[in-house]
Formats: sequence, structure tokens, C-alpha cells
Amino acid sequence: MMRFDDAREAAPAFATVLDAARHPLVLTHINPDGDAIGAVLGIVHAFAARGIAASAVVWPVLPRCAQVLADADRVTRYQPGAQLPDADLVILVDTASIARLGPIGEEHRAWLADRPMVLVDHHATNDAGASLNLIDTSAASTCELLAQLFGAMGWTLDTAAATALLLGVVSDTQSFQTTATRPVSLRVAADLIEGGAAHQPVVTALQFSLPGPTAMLIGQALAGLQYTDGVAWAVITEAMFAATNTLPEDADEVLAVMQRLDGLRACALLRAYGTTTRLSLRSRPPIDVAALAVRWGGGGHRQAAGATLAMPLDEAVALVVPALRAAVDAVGAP
Ligand SMILES: [Mn+2]
Repeated sequence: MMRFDDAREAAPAFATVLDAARHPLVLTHINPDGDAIGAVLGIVHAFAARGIAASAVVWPVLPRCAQVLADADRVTRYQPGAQLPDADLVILVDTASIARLGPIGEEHRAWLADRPMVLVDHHATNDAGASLNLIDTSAASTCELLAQLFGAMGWTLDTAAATALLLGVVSDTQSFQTTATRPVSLRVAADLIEGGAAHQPVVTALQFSLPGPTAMLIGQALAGLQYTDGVAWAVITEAMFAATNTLPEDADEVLAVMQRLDGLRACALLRAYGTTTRLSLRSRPPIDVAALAVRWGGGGHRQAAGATLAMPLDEAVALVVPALRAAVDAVGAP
């Protein structure tokens, strides 16, 4: 097992493994976001330019912003019980552990363990379970890391690959606003745009494409917003999703508004997901919400983390809100 935390240092080892792959399979975490799908398609296009057809499987669906990316419709949406495409190398991106693969990981644990696996990620809670790992927790996105890695490996990126990576860089930094954003995040974006990445379609896909139903979901969820002394929380019930005809990923837009609250220190969005509750946590430094998420079997970054709780919404609220309040109080006054 090899682990690197710097793309340049990792490049020779990655070049050896990626150059030898003939049937790579790219996987990412459940409910892939812009960074995850940008990384998946960035890799698929980088291989395609070298004459290698990589396959990619996600679960359950691609995020809406992926529509702007070439060949997004060729990413397979996993059906529980299905086989995975034959592969001589598994490439795991933006994923902290096999458990974060959801049913793909649960149903193919032995198959995955039998194959060489490389991993590129920036999550602080990554368990480095692959044979070759690049985990740079200071990277603002996995796509930023991949752009550095491909550059150091000497792989040239075409417009399709560069656009996919740019989507990940811009979305995971929330347009270069997150605390994780660093000078290299902007340099990587500049290089990608210089290399042909389609900047305006990415911006339109991420910033100017809010669907009407999602706006209504924001209204319903925020009508119940609770906000006192720097701690905010809100819930999304299955009834709200049904009434507005929205999807779980639309909840991210609710969080985006909550994060703008004046004086916010930490916030939680809890949404019903069948018999479980999906929890998303956000904070401003120095509040560490990854530590909280880990307590409930989740993970993430210090300022953005999540977990899936095996309990209904009301029980999850009773568990999470006091714990979030305690975490904020433990840090003391801002
Ligand atoms: Mn990411």
C-alpha cells in the first residue's frame, strides 16, 4: 500500500499504474456531486484521448450539473444486483471509503478487493484503502488534485477532460469561496481554461440553472428554519420533496442559502431518506463538523461533512441539534 499527499510526488507511481490499464473502471461516492462527476468524466476523457475506453458507474444518479459535460450519458447508473464492467484497474475518486460507494461497495466488496485500486481524494477522513493512494486534504477539490496529477504525469487534457475538471474545481470551492480554496485552486482553473475548458457552460450549469421546483423546495425548507446563537438547522421531509417534485440533491441549494446566514457558526440540514435520515453539516472555522459526522458513521471535511443516520427524521433532529450546539459552545464565543 502506497500513500502520497502530494500530486507531484505521486505522479511517477500513478503514471506506471494508469499507463498499464486497458479496462479501467472509475467509481465515486453515492449521490455524486459536481466534484465527483467532474473527476469521473475527467478521467474517462483523459483515458479516451489515449485510446483507452474507461467505464464509469455511479449510484443512484448523476447530479444535474453533469448535463453540461460531454458523454455524461455514457456513465452507467448502477442498478442494485447488477454486475460491474470487467476491469483491470479500479479508480476511486472523491471517496473516503468503500462504504461511501453505497450498494456498489456493499454488493461487490470481494470483487473490488480482488482488483488493483488507485484512489484520489481530498477528504480528511479517508481510510486510504487502495493499493495506491493520493490523498491531499489541503486540496479544495478532487478535480484540482487530478489536474495537478495529470499535469505532473504529462497527460494532456482535451476540452472535454478540462471542462469536466473545471466543473469539479468550481463546484467544490463554491466558485472559489470555501475556506479550502487556495492559490493553486485558481491556478489550476486558469490552466484548465487556458487548455480549452468551457468556462461559461460550467458557470451556467452551476450558477444560473436553478430549477423552479428547487426554488420552491428552498422556500418550504427555510420556512421551518431554526436559528439561534450561530446554530441553524432545518429539515426536509419526504412530503416536501413530493410536493415540490424535487430530488435529494436539490437539498444542497437549501444548504447554500443557510451558509449565507449572518453570524452563522454551524448549520445542519436533515432530510428524510426512506427510513433513514441524511445529515449535512456546514460550519465556519474553527468549528469542526467532520468530527461530529464521524461520530455517526459519516465523514467529510472540517467545514463540510455528512452522515446517514439509521433513524427517522425526528429522532435524528433530537440527536444532532444538541450535539451541534455543544460542539459550537465547546469552541467558545466567536
Ligand atoms: Mn470533493
